[in-house]
Amino acid sequence: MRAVSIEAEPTALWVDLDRTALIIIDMQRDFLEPGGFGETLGNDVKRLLPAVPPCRDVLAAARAAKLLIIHTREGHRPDLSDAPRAKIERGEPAMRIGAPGPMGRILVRGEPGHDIIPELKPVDGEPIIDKPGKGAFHQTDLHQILQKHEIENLLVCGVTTEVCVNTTVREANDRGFRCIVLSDCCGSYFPEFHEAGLAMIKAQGGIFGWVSASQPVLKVLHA
Ligand code: C5J
Repeated sequence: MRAVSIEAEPTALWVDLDRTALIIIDMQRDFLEPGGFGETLGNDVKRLLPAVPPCRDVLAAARAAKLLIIHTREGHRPDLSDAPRAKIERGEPAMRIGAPGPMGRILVRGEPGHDIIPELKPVDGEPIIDKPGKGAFHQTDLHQILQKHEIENLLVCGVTTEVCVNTTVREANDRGFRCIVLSDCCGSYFPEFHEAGLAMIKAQGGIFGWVSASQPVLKVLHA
């Protein structure tokens, strides 16, 4: 048992680090680099970059503190059999999921764009969850992995705040996990959605979870 108190909103909370995992959502080239899925949707991918250095620091500290570390990637099978038509048929036809782009086929597993950015590359032993949807629990074995490791608390980083981070936090909250979302380790193409996404999580006494900056978390991980 390694009980620590984390400064967070709407309240500080005690967690046992032995039952806490770090989950890094979709820090993939497809979302953070030009030419990928994020840009094909008309977004300015540079907006996500400020999340990278704090995420890298938390990842290093979590590794040193021997936390379970989980990475997720959004993407589809090459035959797109796991991609609903309703998801594929959005956006400009030449730039849809499965179309060829500068980083390979857009949002398809095994293509360069699907990779996690080099700064946050997973190391051996860190599970990677390949997810076809926005939520990391939907059609994946994430829940089983967390249960096997007796995890109760999740430190959540990644992109985008209001889409895959928020969806995953809501799924996790309904499954009984305490989620602490690290505000500066998340990012959105829309600054106002980033703020709203965090506000929705911590409102009403923490209806979906807690929000903390990375510094208080680094403090307890380093201790
Ligand atoms: C999006 C994600 N924004 N990882 N995916 O489509 O948030």
